[in-house]
This record gives sequence, C-alpha cells and structure tokens, in this order.
Amino acid sequence: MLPKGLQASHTLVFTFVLGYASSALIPEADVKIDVLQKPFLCHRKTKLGDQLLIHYAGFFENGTMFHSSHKNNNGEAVWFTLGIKETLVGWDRGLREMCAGEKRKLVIPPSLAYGKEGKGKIPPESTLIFEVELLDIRNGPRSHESFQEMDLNDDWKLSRHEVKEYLRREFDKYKVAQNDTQQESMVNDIFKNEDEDEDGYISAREFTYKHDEL
Ligand SMILES: [Ca+2]
Ligand SMILES: [Ca+2]
Repeated sequence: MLPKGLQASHTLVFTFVLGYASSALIPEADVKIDVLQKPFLCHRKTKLGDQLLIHYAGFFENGTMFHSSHKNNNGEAVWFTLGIKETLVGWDRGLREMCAGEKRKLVIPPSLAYGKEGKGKIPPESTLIFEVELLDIRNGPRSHESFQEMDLNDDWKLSRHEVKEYLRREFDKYKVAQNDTQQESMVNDIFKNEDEDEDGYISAREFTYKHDEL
C-alpha cells in the first residue's frame, strides 16, 4: 500500500488532471541526499513534471525495511511523477537533478514524509530513509514536448478532440480499458480545470502556466 498510487503506470493521464492541485507548504527541515552511484554518462537530468522509472527501498531509522519495489511490487520498477506530491514531498525534493543510472539515499524528515499522524505501518513522526535507483526519465504530461505532441494541427492550442485523442493513445499504451463516456467525462474535467478563459481550447499558456506552479 505504500507509497500509494505507484502501481498505476497510467498515472500520466491522471496527473494531467490532478497536477494543478498541489499547493506549496514550506516545512523547515529538508531532505538529506547522498549520491551512492553516478552513471558515467548523463545526457539529461530530472526536472519537475518528469516521469521517473525507479526502484526503491524504504527503511526506518533503525534499519528495518518497510517497503521495497523489488520485494513488494513483483520486482517491477514503478513510475513516479516528480514535483506534484504524488507520494512524499521528500521524494519531490530529493529526486531532482538526477541522472538515469544514478542511485541516491534520501533521509526524509517526518514533515516531508508522513508527518505527525504517520500512515499504515509508518508510525507518527517517522524519519524515513529511501534508497532510490533511477532507471529512466520521460517527459511528463506538463512538458513543452508533451504539448507539441498533443497539438495535432500545430495551432498552439488544444481542442477537445486533441485532448481526447491524447487520452485514447495513453490509455491504449497502458492497456487501460476506457469507454467513450469515461473519456468524455475526463475531457470535461480537464477543460473545466485548464481552460481558464473558457474559449473551448487549452492554450500553450494555459497548459504550461500550471506547469510553472508544480
Ligand atoms: Ca491544436
Ligand atoms: Ca482557453
């Protein structure tokens, strides 16, 4: 069950809808980052909004492991979107500027993890330690490249048709069954949130402005 949402490789589609929801809270403590391994070559570093394919293991301060993608996810790596509070704020902070092939150890204070309440098997006020290996980086749904990919007729705005085509391709890619009604209602949600001036199109500005806020 931990961290939630990681199993869903089709998060990409949903983060397009949910990405705007994060609001900034500035806790005092920060994440401690140790680079355990650096790749020989690094042609691109992670930035906010990217999709990261990672293997990770989480430990308590006493060294007990509470979760591992190797053990708890059938050994499969998980996709994670950087910078939108998909899981822990500590991950959003600790996995920036990272290269594919890099390994890091993150020490995350409670305020950037599960806080005063804790969650499930995480006791209140737990400092968490993660070892994270970054396997691959993809452009996230908020990147300029993503916009261009979605803008089929290159007029710098996204029509309902273009957004729906994008959703259809994404769902196909991840083999998620979706009927037309579900897709229509997603498109409606997306336009309700993204089309600020309500002209029936999501402009490049409307699209990327949100990205800056991530
Ligand atoms: Ca267009
Ligand atoms: Ca608009």
